[in-house]
Amino acid sequence: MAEHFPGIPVIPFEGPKSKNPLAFKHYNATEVVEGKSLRDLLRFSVCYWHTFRGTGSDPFGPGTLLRPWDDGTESVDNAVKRVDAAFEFIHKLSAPFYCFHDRDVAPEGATLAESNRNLDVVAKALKSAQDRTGVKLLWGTANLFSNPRFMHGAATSCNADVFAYAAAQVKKAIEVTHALGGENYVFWGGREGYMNLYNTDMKREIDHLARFMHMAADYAKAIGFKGQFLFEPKPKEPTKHQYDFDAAACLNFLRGYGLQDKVKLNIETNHATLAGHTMMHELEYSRIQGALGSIDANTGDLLLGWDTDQFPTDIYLTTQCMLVILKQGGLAPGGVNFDAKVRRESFEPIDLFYAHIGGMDAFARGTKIAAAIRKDKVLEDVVKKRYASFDDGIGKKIEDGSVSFVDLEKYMLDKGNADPNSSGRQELLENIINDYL
Ligand code: XLS
Ligand code: NI
Ligand code: NI
Repeated sequence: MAEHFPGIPVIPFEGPKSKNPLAFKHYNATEVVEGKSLRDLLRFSVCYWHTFRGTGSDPFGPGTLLRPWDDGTESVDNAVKRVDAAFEFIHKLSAPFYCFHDRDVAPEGATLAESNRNLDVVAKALKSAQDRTGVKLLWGTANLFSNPRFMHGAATSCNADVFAYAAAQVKKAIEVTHALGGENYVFWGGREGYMNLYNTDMKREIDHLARFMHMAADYAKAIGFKGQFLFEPKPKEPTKHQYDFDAAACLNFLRGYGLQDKVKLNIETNHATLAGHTMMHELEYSRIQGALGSIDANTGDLLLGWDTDQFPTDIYLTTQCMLVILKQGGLAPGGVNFDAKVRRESFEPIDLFYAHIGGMDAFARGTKIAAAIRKDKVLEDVVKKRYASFDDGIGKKIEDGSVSFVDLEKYMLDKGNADPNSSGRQELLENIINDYL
C-alpha cells in the first residue's frame, strides 16, 4: 500500500524536553491518571469531515489545502482511496477513534438508493481499515444540512417529504454505524432551527424533531444497536436560532418529550462560546444533570463570531474541561473528538499532524493539571466549606424539605438577622490555579 504521509513515523512520546515537532511532549498513552491510562481516559477521535474533507475554503475564497491522495472528484473510487490515507493518518497519530457523517465518507448519488449503495461500498473499506489498524468508530452521524433539499431543515422542515428523506438517511446511518461497531450516534441540528419566526410554526417543528428522535431510538433498538445517542447543542449557525441552543435547552427538550433516558449530550467548545457560555459551564451543567456523554474538542477565536473550529491549545481551557470530566470519571463510551480544522493557510498535509499533536498534548496537560488540583482538593475543600451552612441546622432542614416559609420566617424572627457572609476568594483561587499550570 502506498504511503500517503511519507517520512512521518508513528508519532512517539518523547516527553516535555523534546523539541521534535512530530513527537508528543505530554500525551503518553499508557500513563495512568486517576486510575486510567490517558488513552482510555481521553479516547481521542479524529473527525473525518474537517480532517479529510475540509478544503480550506472560506466565504471569501476557494480551498487551499493540498491533499495529494485526493483526486478532487466525488467518485466512490476516490472515497475508497481516501480511506487508506485517513487510516494511515489516524494510525500514525495513535488516536484510538474516528467519527464521520455519512456524506463525508461516501458521495451522495442521484437517488437515495444510489447514495446507500455508495455508502455500503465505502463502509466495507472502512471496516477493513478498522480491522487492519485497530482504530474504532467513536460515533457516526448523518449530514442533514448540506444538500439543498435541507434548506428548511430536516426533521424540522416544513416539507414532509424532506422529513421522510432525513429519516431514511438516519436509518441507514445508524445501520452503518452499528455495522462498524460505533459506540455512539450523534444528532447535531444542522439546519434544525429558524431564520424568521414570521414563517415558522415553532411548536410543530419542535414536535417533529422529537418524533424524529423517538423513531431513531426505536429503530436503533429494533436492530440491536446499543450505542449511546448524543444530541449536540449549538445556538446558531447556519440558522439564526438552532433548537439545540445549549445544554439547558437540549435537556429541556429531551425531558419535555420523554427522551432524557435515551439521549445524552455531545458538548462542543466553540458552540458553548457562541451560546455565551464557557465550555466549563456547558460541561458542568450537563454533568450535574447526568447527561455529559462526549465532547467535540475545538476552540473559537475571540475576535471572530463564526464557529471557526480551531484546534484547542489553551491549557486553561483543557484544564477546565478535565476538571469536570475527571469528576465524572471520564467520558466512556464517549470521547474527545477533534471537531477542528487546520487554518486555510496551513495547507500542507504535515499541518494535520502538528494540529492533532498539539490538541492531544494540550488535553494531556490539562488532564495532569486537573488531576493535581483534584488531588490537593484545592477547589473541593473551598466549595465544601462555602456551603457548610447547609450541612446541619436550618440549612439541612431546607435541603431535606422539612421546613416551610412559615418556619423560616419564625426562625429569622427569633434570630433577628442572618449570619455574616464569608469571602468568595475568587482572586486567591485564580492565583492558586496558576500555581498548577
Ligand atoms: C457543526 C457541528 C458538527 C457536528 C456533527 O458545527 O459541530 O460538526 O459535530 O454533525
Ligand atoms: Ni461538533
Ligand atoms: Ni461545530
